[in-house]
Amino acid sequence: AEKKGRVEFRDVTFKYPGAEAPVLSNISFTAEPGKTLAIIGSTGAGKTTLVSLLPRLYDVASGDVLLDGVPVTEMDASEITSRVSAVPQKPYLFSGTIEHNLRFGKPDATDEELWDALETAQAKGFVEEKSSGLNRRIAQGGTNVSGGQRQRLSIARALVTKPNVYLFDDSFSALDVATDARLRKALKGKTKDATVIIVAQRVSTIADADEILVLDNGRIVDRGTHDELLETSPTYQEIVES
Ligand code: TTP
Ligand code: MG
Repeated sequence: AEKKGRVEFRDVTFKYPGAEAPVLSNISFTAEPGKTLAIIGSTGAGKTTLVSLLPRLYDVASGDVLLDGVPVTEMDASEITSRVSAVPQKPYLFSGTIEHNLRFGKPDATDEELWDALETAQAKGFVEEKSSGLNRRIAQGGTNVSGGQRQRLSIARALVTKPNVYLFDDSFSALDVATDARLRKALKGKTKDATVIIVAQRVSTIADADEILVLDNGRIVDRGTHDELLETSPTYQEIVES
């Protein structure tokens, strides 16, 4: 069977409610199952806004956002949630055990699936280090765990649902370079059939992506592989050198 999770943005322009100017203009791209699409660009470029349109945190005013050819505006919220897992830039953990937090998107997940997700997300050691294990309490907002641990638990939570599409919004920035590399390698093995969209700050995080979109001021100014962009994109070169 054909792999699911093809994401297409067709000439998308988006303004926040009440705002004058669009924060995204004429965005078009396709992200395919089995491939990794990366989005890079300076702060305020519109990366978080862009990835928020697929799970319909907002609906677009013009253009289309499609999942396997169907506009997301024609899909049920529950269908989108089961098929798209987003790891937000500021991941949210709620008050409850680690297990509750991980099972959020898939209540019937087995313990083995939880541990498997934790291992991929490089969070297994952190959960094992206390005897309470999966029953360890997380405070409201995850204030009793570090930013990097919050990110990794949030990545594990996304993995548990086994979606068609993963959105990682700056999910690797709180990790040191070695953990970042280990995590992405493990992730690759687990997300082979899915569409992976990664928003990143560091070029090292996305250098092996199949395609990279360079976003500047709400527009895609350049696109290509890391090697192509090094040759052709002054904006990308600036990010590499920063
Ligand atoms: P973002 O989409 O948040 O920009 P970004 O994700 O590229 O930035 P960062 O690297 O810092 O994470 O913002 C784009 C523009 O949209 C910016 O001018 C702020 C504005 N904006 C809103 O008006 N409301 C919102 O809820 C958000 C998220 C952004
Ligand atoms: Mg952002």
